Amino acid sequence: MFDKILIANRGEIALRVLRACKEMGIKTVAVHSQIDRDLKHVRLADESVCIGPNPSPKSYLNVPAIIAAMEITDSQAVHPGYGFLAENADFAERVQKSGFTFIGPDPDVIRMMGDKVEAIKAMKKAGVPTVPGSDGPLPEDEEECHAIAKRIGYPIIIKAAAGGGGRGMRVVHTEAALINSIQITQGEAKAAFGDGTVYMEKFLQNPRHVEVQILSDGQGSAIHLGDRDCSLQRRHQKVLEEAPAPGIPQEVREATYAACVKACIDIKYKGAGTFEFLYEDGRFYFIEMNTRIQVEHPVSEMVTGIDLIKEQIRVCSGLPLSIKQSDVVIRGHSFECRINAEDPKTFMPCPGLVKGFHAPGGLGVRVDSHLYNGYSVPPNYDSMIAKIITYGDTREIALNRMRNALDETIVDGIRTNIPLQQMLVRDEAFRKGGVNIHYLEKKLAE
Ligand code: MV4
Repeated sequence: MFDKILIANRGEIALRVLRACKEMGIKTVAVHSQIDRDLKHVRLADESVCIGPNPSPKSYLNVPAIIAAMEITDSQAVHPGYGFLAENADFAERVQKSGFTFIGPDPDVIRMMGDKVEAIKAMKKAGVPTVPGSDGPLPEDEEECHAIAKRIGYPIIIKAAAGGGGRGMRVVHTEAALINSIQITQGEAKAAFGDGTVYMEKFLQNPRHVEVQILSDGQGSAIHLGDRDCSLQRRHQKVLEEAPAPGIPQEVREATYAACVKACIDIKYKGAGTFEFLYEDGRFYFIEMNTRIQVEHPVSEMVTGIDLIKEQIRVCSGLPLSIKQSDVVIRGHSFECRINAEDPKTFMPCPGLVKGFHAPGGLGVRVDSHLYNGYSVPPNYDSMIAKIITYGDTREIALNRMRNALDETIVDGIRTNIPLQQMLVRDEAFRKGGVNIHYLEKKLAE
């Protein structure tokens, strides 16, 4: 096991990783930008290193500064959290080449999953259900593109191979619009990612976003930790997540889990990972794989009792998973509300001084947050300041606990999206369960 881990992130996830390290008896190094010197995890870490000025490219994305911090602190491994360098294959490779361990899958696996065409190809080969599509990059020949679209059937969606998470996509409803849409998406992809490769899929009109959490040791063993429903989103930003996804037939989910586990073994996946699916009319369709720990991982931890960060660290140190599939029992229900420092109506970020913070509590309530009284939310980074997570034996109990937890939370001094979350947990359709990816934006438009 590692003796010392460097945490290459900030905010709540840096604190989450620090807590896992402390439980495991691993020393911690916090790296931070200038404005982040008073972050809670920086105070709690064994050592800290300022790696640069506030803008992310000069600090949390500054690869030479992070590698140098690993060298001067004699760290053995780096945990990237989510965002920043978490899915950067070149960073993972630089870490390895410098003689350290990247806590995540091998660079080649990150790179493959970053190329959505390659990712879909590998998953399809492993037996994971995919969306009917071009099964590869679109050819140059216009007639061939027309033929592919005709076979799939309109509407179709053009996606950038280097995109993902909602970046670089375009829906096409008619044959007349096809070629122009392909060319525009190619141009945008080239400009945004330096790679104009695009592919085509059937456009699913009213799916839910359901994802499967896996853990894999890269040595032939992999397990799943069930699924999460992340359909409540605005502009590709998730707002409220839950586990398990409500109303999915057991045999459908079990078949999907089995395919995900097989795929992890096939590609020698190491660490925690997420298979993203669209779920429509009782079927799963793979769209992307995330090779990082995700923001919403706590809901899976709550319904399984498994510490995902500790397992990530274990398998990346070369140890086997501490649990086998038969130990994993999905029990009860969990919700997560993302609390952002933003205007609840305009969604504009609202950084500033937190004059008072009162976290909710009680049975089945978990708060993952780096906030404290007197903390100042900087304008430089993501506006998420806390995650409120609830657990209960049933969906209704967990949801009522969330309603009450939101009602007792106080964040004084800055505006937050708590009013939006309070509205959502009272929404009749959401309370019933199973709303699709368009629900929140439609409701906000009303
Ligand atoms: C789709 C789709 C419908 N059909 N693919 C958006 C984010 C990226 N991960 C993939 N996305 C979508 N891909 C096909 N074939 C609809 C979306 C989509 C979406 C997906 C998940 C969660 C929210 C979404 C919001 C808009 C569109």
